[in-house]
Amino acid sequence: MFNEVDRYLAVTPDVRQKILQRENFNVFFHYGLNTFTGKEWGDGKVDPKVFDPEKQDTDQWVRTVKEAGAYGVILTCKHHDGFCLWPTATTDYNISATPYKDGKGDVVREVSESCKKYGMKFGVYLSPWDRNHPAYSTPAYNDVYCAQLTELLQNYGKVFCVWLDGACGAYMDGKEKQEYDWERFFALIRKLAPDACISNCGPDVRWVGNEGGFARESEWNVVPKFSYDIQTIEENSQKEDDGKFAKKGADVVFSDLGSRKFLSKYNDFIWYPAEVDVSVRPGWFYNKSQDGLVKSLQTVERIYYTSVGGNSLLLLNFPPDRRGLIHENDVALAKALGARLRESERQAVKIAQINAPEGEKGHDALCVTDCAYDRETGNPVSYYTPEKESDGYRIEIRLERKAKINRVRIIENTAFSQRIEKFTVYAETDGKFRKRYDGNTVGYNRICVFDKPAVTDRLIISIDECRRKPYIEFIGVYEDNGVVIKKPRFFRLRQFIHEKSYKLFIEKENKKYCSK
Ligand code: FUL
Repeated sequence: MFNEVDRYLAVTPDVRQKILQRENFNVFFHYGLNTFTGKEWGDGKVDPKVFDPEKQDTDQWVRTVKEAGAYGVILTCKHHDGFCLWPTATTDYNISATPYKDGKGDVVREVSESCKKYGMKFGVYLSPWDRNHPAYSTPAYNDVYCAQLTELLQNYGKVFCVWLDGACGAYMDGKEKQEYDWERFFALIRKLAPDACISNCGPDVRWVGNEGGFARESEWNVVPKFSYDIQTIEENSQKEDDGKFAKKGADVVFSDLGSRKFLSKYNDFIWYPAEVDVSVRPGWFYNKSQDGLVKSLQTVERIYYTSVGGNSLLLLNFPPDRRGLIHENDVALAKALGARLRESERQAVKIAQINAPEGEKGHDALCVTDCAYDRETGNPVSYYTPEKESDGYRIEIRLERKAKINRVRIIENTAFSQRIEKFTVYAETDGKFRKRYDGNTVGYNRICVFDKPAVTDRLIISIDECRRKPYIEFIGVYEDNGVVIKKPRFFRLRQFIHEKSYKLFIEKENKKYCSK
């Protein structure tokens, strides 16, 4: 019988999203006049002559973050100060007005070329809020913005992501906030860069709701179709450069955006994966005073396992310094992170046997040991799905050998939407199966990190609640890498308080869009 659940299941990712969900760890480069003034938000009045990196080497930037394990980079081609890192025709406030290469430089070109050289994807951040352009706050600014997008998307090769920032403090300049023509921006991006995801204030990737590196415990991809403004701009984005915003830790808007209970209040749904954007330093731009404050490997690993490992995307910021290089301390972190991630991947223990409810023809349970996918469609080469629907599904795993296990990775085949709603992982020790992990969502990637490793060769994944039946593309079991995920203690409390006060506002607003 067709019911509400089938409406959620009808919502699936497009190819752009499927590819991004697989290549789910990318890097931000915040770079521009702020790098040289030590500010986070430039006021648009700084003399471009301050931009004078003596050793700028974008190959070093890209090599560094490739070593960290990232798939692509996103450059702040223009931040809120309106300064453009490429020789644009739309304003004189650009790289040509700087001493860099005697005004002949083009940082966007350099970064995009380095990406080609090292096989990394290239993306652009173009701040909608512009504190320098005289047309800002008038309809003409939408033309300027489109012209800037056109230059960036036509002249620098393939772009994988266009990142539209919701932050705005126009009132600080005594200006009205621009009425952005979002639909026009989206249509232009689709035309010029059809493969690019439009992130944050866009239809493809949802901002997780904070800049502290926190994802929800249960991230859902099928969510109500809120207005983009409400989800990203109005209340949540940064409005003041007071240095506090990025530290606000756990201000995730709602802890639940996609359970059946939550969805039942709405009518329209979209596939909208979350992205955690966070800097390896307290600030987004380089600041010498923060050289000793680069996040520890432990902290970044916690961010990685809870974002990438929790059905979220990760966008980690590595800001180049005044020399035009990624600072040694940040390089050390990037190298250590990459080494850990590669080592952790090598710790997979072979699965020898799987017992599970009988699979559909051609989709039996052993299919889950293979994680290959098609680059054109983003779909997996193989997947498991039980033939029949039932109340629960038990997947018993026997490993090739006994090992000290601390992680199980599960991937759902999202071509069939996100289905698992509650699951438990058990490991057998001393003749008994003991619970090691439980959660709600799996989605395109769930890395279940056990609190304590288990020496075992037998595990059970029990899918306790599911929208119809599961479609599982991959299960991996890994030897202990020593990772411990400690949740900050204030997380739940802050989230609770924040939600209470926020709920009323957002529900009222949402009624305009998704009334039921
Ligand atoms: C925020 C901006 O205000 C920050 O400067 C930074 O660019 C961050 C990624 O987004 O909204």
